[in-house]
Amino acid sequence: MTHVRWLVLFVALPALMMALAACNDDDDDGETPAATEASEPLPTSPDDANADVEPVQLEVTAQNISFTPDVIEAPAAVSFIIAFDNLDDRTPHNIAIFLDEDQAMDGDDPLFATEIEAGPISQELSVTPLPAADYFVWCQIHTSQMTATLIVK
Ligand SMILES: [Cu+2]
Repeated sequence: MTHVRWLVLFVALPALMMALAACNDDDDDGETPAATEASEPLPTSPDDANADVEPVQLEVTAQNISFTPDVIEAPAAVSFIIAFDNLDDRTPHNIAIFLDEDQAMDGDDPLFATEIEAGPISQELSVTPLPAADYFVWCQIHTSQMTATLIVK
């Protein structure tokens, strides 16, 4: 009988200790998901940072029936904004971007254009990403006098 009791002790005690150790492991495992949850907000931070990036803004002025500057440089493959100031009192202008001069002369619709409005007025033209190229710019009222080149590179 004594031998049986010792046998029970020798078998049962290690089993009990392993069970306790397993409980401790469970506790450790329980903490791991909590740590993961705490780090979950991190992936949203880069998205927020991207949302905060403001598009490039270029400034173009119309005065005395001409564009300043008449060579406008813009970055390729990203959206940008042209802040267009018509300073000519009671003179209607707009800024229109065409693929090239032929497209403009043919009467095709511009790729991008503001409304034709009399100055003084400030307008914004939002331009979606364009491939690198030279584009033709003009005012659709003063087509022979008001031209410029938009260099996207
Ligand atoms: Cu004009």
